[in-house]
Amino acid sequence: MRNALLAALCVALPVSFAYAQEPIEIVEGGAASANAVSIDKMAFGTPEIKVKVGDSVTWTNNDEIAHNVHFRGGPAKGNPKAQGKMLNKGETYTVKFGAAGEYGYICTPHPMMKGKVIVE
Ligand SMILES: [Cu+2]
Repeated sequence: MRNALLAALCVALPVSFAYAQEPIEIVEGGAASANAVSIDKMAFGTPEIKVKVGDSVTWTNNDEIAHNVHFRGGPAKGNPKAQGKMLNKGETYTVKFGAAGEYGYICTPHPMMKGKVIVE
């Protein structure tokens, strides 16, 4: 009886981890989100954007220079997906937010470029 209980616990534990929501999920190949941030002239066009938990934000690089989105504050701090890929002109990057908080970000090669996503 006791062994059966222990076995049940061992099975239940990984399942409960699977339900934990990731703070950020990269959305590959999907439709652009309604929450749009344009990157142009070495700046994030909407430096502060407010969304709800479960919403996505799409960044579009409209600059001649490559940029990315690199989260360094809030729930995404230290997340393995925090540093986004470099975007050439015309490329987009969509992130879905699974936890409330203030997600501060920069562009890795241009740290003076700053933005924030507020997830409520
Ligand atoms: Cu940049």
